[in-house]
Amino acid sequence: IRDCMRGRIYPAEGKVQLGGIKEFAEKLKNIDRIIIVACGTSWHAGLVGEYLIEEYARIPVEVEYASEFRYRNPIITEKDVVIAISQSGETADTMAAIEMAKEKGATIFGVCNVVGASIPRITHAGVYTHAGPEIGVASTKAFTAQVTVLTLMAFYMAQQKGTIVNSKLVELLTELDCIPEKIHHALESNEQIKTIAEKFKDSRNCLFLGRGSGFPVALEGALKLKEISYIHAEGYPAAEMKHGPIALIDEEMPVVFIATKNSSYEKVISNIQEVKARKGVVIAIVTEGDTDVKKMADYCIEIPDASEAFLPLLATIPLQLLSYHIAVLRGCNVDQPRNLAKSVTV
Ligand code: F1P
Repeated sequence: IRDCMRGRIYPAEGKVQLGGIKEFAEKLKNIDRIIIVACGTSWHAGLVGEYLIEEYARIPVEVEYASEFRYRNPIITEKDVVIAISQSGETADTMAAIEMAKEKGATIFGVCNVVGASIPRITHAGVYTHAGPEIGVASTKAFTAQVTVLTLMAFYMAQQKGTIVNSKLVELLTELDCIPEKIHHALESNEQIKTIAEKFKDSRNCLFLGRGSGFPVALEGALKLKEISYIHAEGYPAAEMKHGPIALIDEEMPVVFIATKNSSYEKVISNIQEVKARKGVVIAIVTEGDTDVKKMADYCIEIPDASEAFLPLLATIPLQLLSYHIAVLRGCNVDQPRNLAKSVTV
């Protein structure tokens, strides 16, 4: 996170500057729509980006799986800005989606980790995430870095559009500066998470539920568990549970809730009650000092309090650790999961 922010933000003045993107400042003031294209974990980061850009910059955002987008005939105009997110910068589907959007005249921004990779070379401007090399196949620190960059992009666009007052921007940037310490603190739950992992290492299924920006976190938690432990897992918006997944809940079904104290807290509590009423086992990610969820959930993992904008950065950490410990306990190779490639170039 620190590397993403270095040299790019000036909290004291309430200014955000982002690589080559600042050359498009005028365009950003007048755009009608942003399309985010990505695959896998990067797509989940894109969903967080949608939440933040719409919340702060009030620009409509569509988030598309590049692997699907490239094969249909989407409406793209020269007024559109497309943001391509990719850790490797080599994902073939994301490359193809960019080429198509570029042909139709859109402006393309990239959010990539690997400096000089193919994707940054075909974008008009972009930001490197500087997360360092991802040794394992499954993206972890790249996700955190992508979300950090997208957070800064959302703030930058809000500044250009005039949808955020300077004092609020300074407040948010100052808080973002404290997130690395808070993540450090969140990592202190490692031993507790390992104990929880022991209880669930033989699970066959797992559901992850969240609301607002907690929804992409739930998707990412489910993907990490699938990718490295081969346990079937699904992420859903918690409010969608009653439209289908509720049928799956019984005493064999662990349900991981993102239940931190934010605008959807009360609603998440009622979703937890629905699961408990059906004898589901609840593991909840809660804000430090929470008492209400603790009365209902079977297991609670605390993360430090933070504004809703920064919730994905913090709440993803315990989910990554949970998947990691479950995978290790099941004897899986967490760095080289079967059937997965680091860069999907075909
Ligand atoms: C996209 C992605 C990763 C996933 C795996 C396969 O890669 O789906 O999120 O963990 O490595 O590829 P990228 O475009 O972000 O490099």
